[in-house]
Amino acid sequence: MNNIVLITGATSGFGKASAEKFAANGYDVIITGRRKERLDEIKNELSSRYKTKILALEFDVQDKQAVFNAIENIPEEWKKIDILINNAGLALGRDRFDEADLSDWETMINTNVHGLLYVSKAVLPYLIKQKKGHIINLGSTAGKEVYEKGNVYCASKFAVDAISQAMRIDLLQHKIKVTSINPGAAETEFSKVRFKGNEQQAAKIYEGYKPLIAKDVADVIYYCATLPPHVCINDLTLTSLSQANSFYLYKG
Ligand code: NDP
Ligand code: 8X3
Repeated sequence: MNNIVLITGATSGFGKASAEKFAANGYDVIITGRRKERLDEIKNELSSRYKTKILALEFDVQDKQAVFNAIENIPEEWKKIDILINNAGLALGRDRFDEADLSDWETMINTNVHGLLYVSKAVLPYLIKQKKGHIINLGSTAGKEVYEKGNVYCASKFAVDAISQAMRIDLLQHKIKVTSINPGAAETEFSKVRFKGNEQQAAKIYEGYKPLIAKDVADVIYYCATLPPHVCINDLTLTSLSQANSFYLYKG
């Protein structure tokens, strides 16, 4: 086996682009997500294009039992995971606090926070056993500054920020690196999901400037993951040239 990376949410956006980046550079890749056909397609595409192995695991990160079953049952040779990329996540709705939907809030917290915790807990014993490893968590500029109508999505990403800091402290003794990557606006399926399939509303988010694309984020993740063993990027925020932070976006 080559070095192994497990990527959650690899059926789209940053996760899919990262799967390609790591496969192209000789890693064996565990891709995960809920959409089975996409996982199958990506597995076939990457394993035919690159000389590397791909293992596809279908599970919902919100489902604690499914997460632990899937990770405990991976073939023995795949358990020597070197890098975990906690990327699966979503925003649902962009509404004022008083108008937002409670079930949207629950799904964001269950996915972005609980899901990340379940996957981390399930994978950690494999990293600890090897006395090395790297956990890369996808935060966001939304986890650095709260913006209007961002309420619980921002809260979930602030939680990711705190969890990354906590992991970094508690996992030092196991020689596990923890990196939090905080992208600004990037054109993926993120806004289509956020606006529940409303393509026009989604497209508007990226109008009038050049946003990040998935490959930009994958390249940064790969850079962080391939530094010398004694070097760890703890926290990295990246935006397009048009964006300063969560609320300053220059269109012109
Ligand atoms: P995409 O919507 O393109 O991809 C999201 C991925 O997450 C998909 O592969 C999806 O897979 C997976 N996913 C979502 N919910 C679940 C679930 N319950 N169980 C398992 N997998 C799930 O979005 P991005 O690539 O843009 O987003 C990736 C991460 O980056 C997210 O955490 C997001 O919050 C964060 N982010 C995004 C930014 C942006 O502007 N795009 C900026 C900053 C951070 P499937 O549907 O097959 O399950
Ligand atoms: C996604 C970036 O600005 O839509 O995390 O919250 S933003």
